[in-house]
Amino acid sequence: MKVAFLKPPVGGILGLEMLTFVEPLGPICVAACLEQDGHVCKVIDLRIDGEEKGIADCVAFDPDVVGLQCNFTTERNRTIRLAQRIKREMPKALVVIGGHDASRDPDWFRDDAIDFIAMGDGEEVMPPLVNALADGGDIRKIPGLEVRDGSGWLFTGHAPARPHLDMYPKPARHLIAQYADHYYINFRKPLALMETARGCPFKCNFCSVWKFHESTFREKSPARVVEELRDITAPNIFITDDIFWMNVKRGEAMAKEIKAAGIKKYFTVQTRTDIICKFPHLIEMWKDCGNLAIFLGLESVTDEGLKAVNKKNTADNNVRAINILKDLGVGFTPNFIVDPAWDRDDFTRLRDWIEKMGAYNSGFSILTPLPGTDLWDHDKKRVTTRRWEMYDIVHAVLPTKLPLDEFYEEYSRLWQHSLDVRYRNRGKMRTYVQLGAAVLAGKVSLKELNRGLGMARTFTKPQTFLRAHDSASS
Ligand code: B12
Ligand code: SF4
Repeated sequence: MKVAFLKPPVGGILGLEMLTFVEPLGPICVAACLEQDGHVCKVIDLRIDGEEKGIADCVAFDPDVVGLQCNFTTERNRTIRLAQRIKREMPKALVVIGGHDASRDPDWFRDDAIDFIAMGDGEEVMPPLVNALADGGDIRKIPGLEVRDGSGWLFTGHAPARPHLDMYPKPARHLIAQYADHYYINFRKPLALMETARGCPFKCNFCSVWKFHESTFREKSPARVVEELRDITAPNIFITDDIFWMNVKRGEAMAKEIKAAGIKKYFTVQTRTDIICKFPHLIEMWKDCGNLAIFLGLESVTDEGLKAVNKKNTADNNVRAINILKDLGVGFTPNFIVDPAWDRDDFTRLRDWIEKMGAYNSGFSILTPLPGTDLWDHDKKRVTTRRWEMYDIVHAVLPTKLPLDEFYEEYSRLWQHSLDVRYRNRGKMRTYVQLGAAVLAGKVSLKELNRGLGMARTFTKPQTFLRAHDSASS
């Protein structure tokens, strides 16, 4: 069978998806399994091709099945709109929707334009589905799906147990080779996305990762990681693992094998501060694999704040981890959660902490009950909007304690403060000289530089965020 995977066009309120722009890794993982079973796949990234060209290419490919990925709640409406267009222009094609958000809230996706909703790992659900469509098998016997059943929908049962990740084929990167130069993270380009493990054993209340993976944590072997790295030409790699180095022994083994293979990349990883505090030698080992930058979900600067989101970490670990990274000269991007229930003192406390720690790259998420999280179960009756585009974690969808304009005044001040602390610590001139040098060296284009600086300026204005509330209420 011919299967096309389409990545919906850009459509968020602030264009956040253009800040870090990454490969459709999920679809190419699923496509690799389908190719193994003899199906022919095509991946079309409408964010790059544009909707008209992408749809025209898809029509020309004439797929039997079209797969859509909806990972983000913000992508819901545009993914459904795309499915409706596919149905209009390719009425014979069956539309399957999968991905993180679709898996955590499948009932929302019961739309006339959708034929199947796939839950969980696509590798487990999509190949049996497409094989059954090809052979005339009974689709209702394939677990992990919602399928149409007369005028309603039928759930086919819990998706199969999740096997070791080495058992899956390597992602079908050849299907997105034409787009490879387009992907980037901040100012680093080209960028490849890579997964070395899936899942998380923790249970933070704002996060659906552990729910999606049913509290499993599964890994690829170091040998497999090296094998995949050899296929990647991009010098920059974003590792999608939610908690990198969760398994310390494997973290060490991967670093040793990558080094022994002579591979050097600029790795961006995400991890927890308790891991950094306990095992700082891992940072040193990974620095030797090229360059390293770390995303840290610090969430809060107080133990009470961490407890409120069930982070199972301490404020002291957050301080110690940052000091370790500073001592080791490793770049880091801390992220904090801003609670809509905050008053001015809470904002001041966070600003003071950032100043004291010199944590200039800090980013700020607004506590958001995303469907499929514990927080959603707890707070869904309190949300002020179900306009899903606003669930981008920079808009308040819960009632704010401060009047909304004052809340955003404080919120945008945090972004301004982060910039100010950068300039104080790194020097404004030095920052601009470094960026200028990167442009001259061809590492960053002027367009990308302008986009990044423009976004930084935008975030320092309350109106940026307030605007969406105005249009939601009008
Ligand atoms: C990489 C990543 C990013 C990157 C890239 C984002 C992008 N544009 O793609 C960056 C850092 C930029 C980012 C930003 C954000 N992210 Co993010 N991100 C991730 C992360 C860590 C990994 C995703 C990934 O590639 N995984 C690896 C691949 C293999 O898995 P996968 O895509 O899920 O695919 C599998 C299945 O879903 C399924 N599948 C996927 N597609 C399809 C299609 C079909 C047809 C089928 C059958 C199956 C299927 O099969 C695949 C293989 O098993 C996830 C957490 C996670 N572990 O999933 C969060 C996650 C997706 N992000 C999240 C959020 C909230 C955000 C932000 C809104 C936060 C913010 N304000 O900064 C922004 C929004 C950006 C945007 N709209 O583009 C949430 C989404 C929750 C939600 N309901 O919205 C997640 C789940 C994290 C979390 N803690 O809750 N993110
Ligand atoms: S926020 Fe991080 S530590 Fe918490 S459950 Fe999600 S992935 Fe795990």
